Amino acid sequence: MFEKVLIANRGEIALRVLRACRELGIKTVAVHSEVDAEAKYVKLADESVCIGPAASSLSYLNVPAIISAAEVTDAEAIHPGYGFLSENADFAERVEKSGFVFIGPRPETIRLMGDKVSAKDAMKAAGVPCVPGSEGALPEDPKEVVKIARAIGYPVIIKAAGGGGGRGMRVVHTEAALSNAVTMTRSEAQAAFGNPVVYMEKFLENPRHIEIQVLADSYKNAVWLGERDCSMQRRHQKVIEEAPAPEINRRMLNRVGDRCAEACRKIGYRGAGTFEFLYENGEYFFIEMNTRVQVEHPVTELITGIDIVQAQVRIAAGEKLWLRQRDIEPKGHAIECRINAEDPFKFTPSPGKIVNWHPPGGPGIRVDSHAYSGYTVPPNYDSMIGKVIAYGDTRDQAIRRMQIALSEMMVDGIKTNIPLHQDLLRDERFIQGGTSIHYLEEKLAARVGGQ
Ligand code: MV4
Repeated sequence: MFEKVLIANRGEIALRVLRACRELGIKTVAVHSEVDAEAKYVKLADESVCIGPAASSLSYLNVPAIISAAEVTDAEAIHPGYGFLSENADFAERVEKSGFVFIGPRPETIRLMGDKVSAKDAMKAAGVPCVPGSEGALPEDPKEVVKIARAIGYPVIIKAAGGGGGRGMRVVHTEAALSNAVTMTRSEAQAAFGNPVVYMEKFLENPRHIEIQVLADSYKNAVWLGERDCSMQRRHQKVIEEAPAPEINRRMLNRVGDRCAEACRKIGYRGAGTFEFLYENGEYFFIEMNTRVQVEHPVTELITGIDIVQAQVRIAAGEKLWLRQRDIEPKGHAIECRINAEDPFKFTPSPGKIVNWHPPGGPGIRVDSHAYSGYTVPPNYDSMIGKVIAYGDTRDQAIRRMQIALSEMMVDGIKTNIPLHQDLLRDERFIQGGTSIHYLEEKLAARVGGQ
């Protein structure tokens, strides 16, 4: 096992990684920007290094500064968390070329999945069901593009190979709108990602977002840890996630899960990863793979009893996978509410000093947060300040526990989205389960008087 790991991230995930390392008996190095110098996880770490000013581009994305910090502290491995450099293949390569272990997949795998066309090709070849669409990239010839769209059937969606997570896509309803949409998406993709390659898919009108968590070691052993439903989102930001997904076809899901694990063996996947699917009319369609630990990993941890972050570290250290598929028996239900420092109605960021922080507790409640009374939420980063996760034997019990947790929770000094969560945890359609990716935005649009 490693003696010392550098955590190349901030906020709740830095604290989460620190705790995983502690339990494995590993010393930690926190790297931080100037505004994060007082953060709790920085003080809790065995060592800390300031790597630059507040702006992420000068600190959490500053590759030479992070590598230097690993060198001066004699760390052996680097955990990238999520966001920032976590899915940057060049970073992973620089880490390994500098003699450190990157806690994540091989750089080639990150590159393969970063290009959504090659990711889909690889997964299709590995037997994972994909959204019907173009065979790889769209050709230049507009006549050929028209033929492809006719074969798929309208509506179609044009997506950038360099995009993902909702960036660089355009829905097309008619042949008249097609060629302009392709041209526009191409030029936006070139500007945003330096890559003009686009592809086409059948546009699914009202799907759910269901994702499958996998763990794979360096020796072609792989398991899947059940699914998560992440359909409750606004502008591609997830708000509530849960596991297992309510009201789904489980027999089909088990087949898809096994295909995901098999795909990991085929491509030599290493570490934790997530296969993202759209689910509509009982069918699963792969769209993208995430090669990092995700914000919502705790719901999977609670239903499986597996510590995903510790697993990432153990796998990176070269351990053979200690789990077999038959050992994984999801039990109970878990729901996560992301707590953001933002206006619960207008969604504008609300950074500032937290005067009072009273997290909830009790049976089945987990709070992952770096916040505390007196902590100042800086304006420079994303607004998520923590997560409340509720576990219960049943979905009803998890909902009830979350309702109670939210009613206990007090955050004074800044605005948070807790009132939005309270509203959602009482929403009839949410309680029923199985809402689509459009539900929250439709619900918000139906609110009256700015409410
Ligand atoms: C789609 C789709 C419908 N049909 N692809 C958005 C994020 C990116 N990961 C893929 N996305 C979508 N791809 C086809 N063929 C609808 C979305 C989509 C979406 C997907 C997951 C979660 C939230 C979403 C919100 C809007 C659109």
